[in-house]
Amino acid sequence: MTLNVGVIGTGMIGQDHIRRLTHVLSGVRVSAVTDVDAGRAKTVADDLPAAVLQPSGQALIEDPAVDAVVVTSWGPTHEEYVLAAIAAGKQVFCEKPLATTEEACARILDAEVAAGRRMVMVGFMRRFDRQYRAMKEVLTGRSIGAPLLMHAAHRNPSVPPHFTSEMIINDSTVHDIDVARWMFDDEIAAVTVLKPRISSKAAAGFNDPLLVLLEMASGVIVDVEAMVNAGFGYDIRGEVVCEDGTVELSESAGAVVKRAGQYAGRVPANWRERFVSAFDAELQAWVDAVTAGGTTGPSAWDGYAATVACETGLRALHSGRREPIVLRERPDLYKEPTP
Ligand code: NAD
Ligand code: ISE
Repeated sequence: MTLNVGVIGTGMIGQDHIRRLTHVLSGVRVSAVTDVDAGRAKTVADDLPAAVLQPSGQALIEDPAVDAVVVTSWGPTHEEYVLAAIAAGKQVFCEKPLATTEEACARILDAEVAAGRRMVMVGFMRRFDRQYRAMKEVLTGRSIGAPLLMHAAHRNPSVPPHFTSEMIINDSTVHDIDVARWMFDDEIAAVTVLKPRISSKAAAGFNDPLLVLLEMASGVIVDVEAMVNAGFGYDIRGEVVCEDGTVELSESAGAVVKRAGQYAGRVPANWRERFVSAFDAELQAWVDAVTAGGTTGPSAWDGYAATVACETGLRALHSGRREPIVLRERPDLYKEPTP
C-alpha cells in the first residue's frame, strides 16, 4: 500500500521532506503540495509526477487524494493546519514548533483529546538520531548510575540577518528542550537564561551566545550553550554526567584522519547534513505508523511542553531570573512516554 501525503509549505525543509518522501522513503508518495507562494509550490509540483498543486492548505487537507498531511509552513501557521487535519480525520506530521503559543498548542491538545486518538506527530527529529538513541539506551540501562546533569551545545555556523536572541530559544534551543524531556522522561521545572559576552559576529542588539539552564523535575540540570554565529560549522554536543560514569555523543562525521601527529574530521555544514539520517528515520517511522492506522514519535503534548518551555525561556531571557514552568494537567491520551 502507498500512503498519499500532502505537503503544506514548500520552502527549505518542505522541499527537503518532499525529496525524501519521493526518493528515499518507502510506502509513500507526495500526492499534493501547496504554499502561499504559489509560484514556488508550482515549481515543486512540476517536478512531482503524482502531485496536484492545491490552491490552499485547507483545499489540500480536504483533497480525497490526500491520506495524511505534512506541515512545513512557517510556525505561526501550524495551528490552523494541524487543527484542520484533525477535524478532517487525517494524520498530520507537523514540523517544529507544534504552534508558537501555549494557547495555540492547548487548542490542538483539546482537539486531539476530543478526537479520542493520537493524530499528531511533531518533527523533533533528534529523537531518531542514532547517537542520541544510543545515549538514551545507556541511561535506560543504568550501567553508569543515575543521571545528575547534562552539558549540551547547539552551535549554528551562521544565521540570516532577521534572526534574534528570541529565535535562539524558539527556533534552536527548542530541540535541546525536547531532547532533555525525552532523554530523562521528565518535565522541565524551571528555566534560567544567562548572557555570556556577546560574540563580535552577532548583529547589533543580539545576545549570542546564550546559556540556557533547564532544571528537570527530578533535579537533573541541563546546561545548553546555544550559539548561532559559530562560524566553523554546525556542532551539536551532548554529555550526560551520571553517578558512576558519563555518556556523550560521538563526533558525527564518520572518518577521523590521523596524520603527522594530528587528527582531523569533518564538522557538518548545517542541520540538514548533521541530521539527514534522523530526518529519514523520523518520517519513515511516521509513514509506517500511519499506514498501520496510528501515529508515533513526539506527540502534541511534547509539542505543547516544548512551546511552554520556550515561552518561559523568553521570560527568563528578559527578566534575568529563574522562571518556573507551569504545565496544564496531562491528559490520559499522553500518559505513556513517547518514542
Ligand atoms: P521557509 O521559509 O524556507 O519555508 C516556509 C514556507 O512556508 C515558505 O515557502 C512560505 O511561503 C510557506 N508558507 C508560509 N505561510 C504559509 C501558509 N499560511 N500556508 C502555506 N504555506 C505557507 O522555512 P523553513 O526553514 O522551511 O521552515 C519551515 C518550518 O520548519 C518552520 O516551522 C521551522 O521551524 C521548521 N524547521 C525545522 C527544522 C528541523 O531541524 N526540524 C529545520 C528547519 C526548519
Ligand atoms: C532550525 O530551524 C532548526 O530547526 C535546526 O535544527 C536548528 O539547529 C537551527 O538552529 C534552527 O534555526
